[in-house]
Amino acid sequence: MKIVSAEFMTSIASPDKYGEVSLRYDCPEVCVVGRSNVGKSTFINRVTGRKKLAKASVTPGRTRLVNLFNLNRGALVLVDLPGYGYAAASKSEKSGWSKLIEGYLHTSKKLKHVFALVDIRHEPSVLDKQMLQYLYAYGLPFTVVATKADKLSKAQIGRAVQTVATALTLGRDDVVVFSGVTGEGKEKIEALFDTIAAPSV
Ligand SMILES: Nc1nc2c(ncn2[C@@H]2O[C@H](COP(=O)(O)OP(=O)(O)OP(=O)(O)O)[C@@H](O)[C@H]2O)c(=O)[nH]1
Ligand SMILES: [Mg+2]
Repeated sequence: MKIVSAEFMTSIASPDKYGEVSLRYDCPEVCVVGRSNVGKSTFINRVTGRKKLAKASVTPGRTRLVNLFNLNRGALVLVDLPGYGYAAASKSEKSGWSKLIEGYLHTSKKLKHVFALVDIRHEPSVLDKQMLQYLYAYGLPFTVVATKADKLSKAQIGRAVQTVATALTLGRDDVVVFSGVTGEGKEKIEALFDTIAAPSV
């Protein structure tokens, strides 16, 4: 499913607000998780073809709220989450954000798929592994997206995908190579949207 329209819906600052907001729509929801600065907002902008839809920034910790976007006029709701592991954040900020992220993942009844972003240049961190454990534990289907692929050569990408897959005990084919700069991997995400927005009966 190509995204032909994408609109900002609302921002949520605490998990208990989510229930009320989610009553406003009936469609499935997908979300984007990952370390702070990994490229979640950029991923959303690229996939929707709207350069400034989600606020991307060189400063880590830019997204501090749960932001909801309406895709293709009610076909899908896409959720941008704050990143985890932002080193410069205070302890109370960190615990507030993780409560917000986990609270959302755990409360959402419409969440059908999680895009778990990792930086293709680095071995997944302990926090990345914990996030995947969490998704397994809650039975949330997910896809690992290795982003910033434009920063590596073809040969380096091959090795990097193997490193990511091994660290996360996945197969190479389970990792989608993505770039917010070139748009590589966008079609694979669109194909996943098809299966999520219109599940076969
Ligand atoms: N070269 C390159 N840069 C990227 C890519 N994706 C993101 N970036 C850059 O990485 C930085 C962080 O991107 P964001 O999209 O704001 O990251 P985020 O995960 O939303 O960050 P938080 O909201 O702070 O958690 C920005 O400077 C982006 O331009 C990519 O695919 N390629
Ligand atoms: Mg962001």
